[in-house]
Amino acid sequence: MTDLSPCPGLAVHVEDAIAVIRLARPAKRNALNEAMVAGLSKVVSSLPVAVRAVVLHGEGDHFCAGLDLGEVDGEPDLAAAIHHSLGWHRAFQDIQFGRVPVIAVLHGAVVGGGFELAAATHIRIAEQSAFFALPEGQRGIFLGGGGSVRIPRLIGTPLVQDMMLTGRTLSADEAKAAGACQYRVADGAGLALAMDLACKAAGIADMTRFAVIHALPRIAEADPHIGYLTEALMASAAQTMPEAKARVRDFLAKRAAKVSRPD
Ligand code: 1HE
Repeated sequence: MTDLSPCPGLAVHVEDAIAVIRLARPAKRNALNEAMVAGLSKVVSSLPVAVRAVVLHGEGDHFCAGLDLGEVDGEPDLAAAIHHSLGWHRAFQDIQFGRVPVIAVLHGAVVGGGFELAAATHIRIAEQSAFFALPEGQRGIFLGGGGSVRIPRLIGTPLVQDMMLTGRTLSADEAKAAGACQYRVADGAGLALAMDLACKAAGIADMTRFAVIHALPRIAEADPHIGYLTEALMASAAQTMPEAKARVRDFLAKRAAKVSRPD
């Protein structure tokens, strides 16, 4: 196991094809300071080539309490505040549009910038204890980590407005029903599921993984005419790769697994 921890508050270990990133600041409920945000960017941007999936989780009772509020408690400086937000944008873009998929395990508080971080990942697993909130409304601030772009695309603008205006908190079940996460599991079961899903995602062909991370979300938001064209180009690029040929041949020769029914 290789230790790639970039800064205090982030523990990163790589084992074979999976990198596990742990938010490791439990005394402050994994609140994200600038060093941790920059560290997240650095880690996902410089993963060893053998890494093909990332699991992200939080130490202690909570996934992440969002922005370290101690960092906004200084003299007002508009330019610095804009650049602070842009720094979060860059880091979370690096996660969403990196080389490999990121699977988040969510428990306890998934709030503010913690929800924004989770929204930048590709697969979200909520344990029963997870609760989702956007306390920016109560703190007199606003989403600053790309959440106003990503979170409405997951759960819809009206629910985001409700959460921000009233302080409404979503349970794990409500978050799942709203689309904030794809999986809802019992407390303590998230990490094992994440590792299992990461192993599966790590086995995806390189070009398919690229298409799913980079092309799919852009196609989904594009004008349909551009989307169809981009899809055709992406599909032909993937399909003509030697790896695709080999995988299709394996299926036809009955060497590959069939599609399985849901459990
Ligand atoms: C913090 C933070 C933080 C905890 N920044 N220090 N986020 C929030 O508004 C969420 C604020 N936090 C909470 O509501 C609660 O802490 C929790 C529900 C997350 C957890 O409650 P609990 O009872 O387990 O912990 P606690 O006793 O409230 O906090 C333990 C310590 O962590 C305490 O410090 P201590 O020195 O007194 O021990 C807290 O002050 C500290 N702590 N959360 C700094 N967030 C890019 S824009 C993003 C904008 C946002 O994210 S706004 C939302 C900010």
